[in-house]
Amino acid sequence: MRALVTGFDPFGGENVNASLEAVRRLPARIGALEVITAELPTSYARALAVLEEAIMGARPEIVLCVGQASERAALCVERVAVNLRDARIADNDGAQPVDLPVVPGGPAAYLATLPVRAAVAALRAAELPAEVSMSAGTFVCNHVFYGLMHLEATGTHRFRGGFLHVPSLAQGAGSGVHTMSLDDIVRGIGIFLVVAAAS
Ligand code: PCA
Repeated sequence: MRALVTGFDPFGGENVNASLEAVRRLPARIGALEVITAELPTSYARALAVLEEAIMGARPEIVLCVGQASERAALCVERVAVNLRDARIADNDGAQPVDLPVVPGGPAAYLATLPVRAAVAALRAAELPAEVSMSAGTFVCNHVFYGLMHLEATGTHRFRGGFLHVPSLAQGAGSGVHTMSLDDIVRGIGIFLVVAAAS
């Protein structure tokens, strides 16, 4: 079985993104699961094309996209992607869409098809703070999560998909920002993948 795991480049004026740092440190294999990784730009215009190319290249059974959410104190396993682009800050191309759909005429929402509740239970059993999240926001992470599930629903390659938001790394973090060690984030992604592969 093969998993594609993606992380985002730094955004919002920061110089690191915990998701990309963690994804880069994943091993190429976890048990029987082959792990392929890709970097997505924090760009509404460009991220989905990069994601689709990575999926068509790797043809994975599992796709887990990972993003950073510095206001989150735990690993947040996202349950739902909404058809909305509504940016509080500009993306890495300077785009700041307001009240726009990800896919005009697309369904209002998609649910993750990776095992959300089982992943949270396994992360907590490993003593990592983890939560089921009911919203991936309306910035580029939600855009990518929605685009991922829309691609699965409408494209030719079948897979199970999901999204994980991770806290920031301590390095470079401002005030009011929650942090987690890079080791714990890497460990958490690995646990999520093991649970997904077994389900
Ligand atoms: N987090 C942003 C986009 C890229 C990232 O890592 C988000 O939560 O939308």
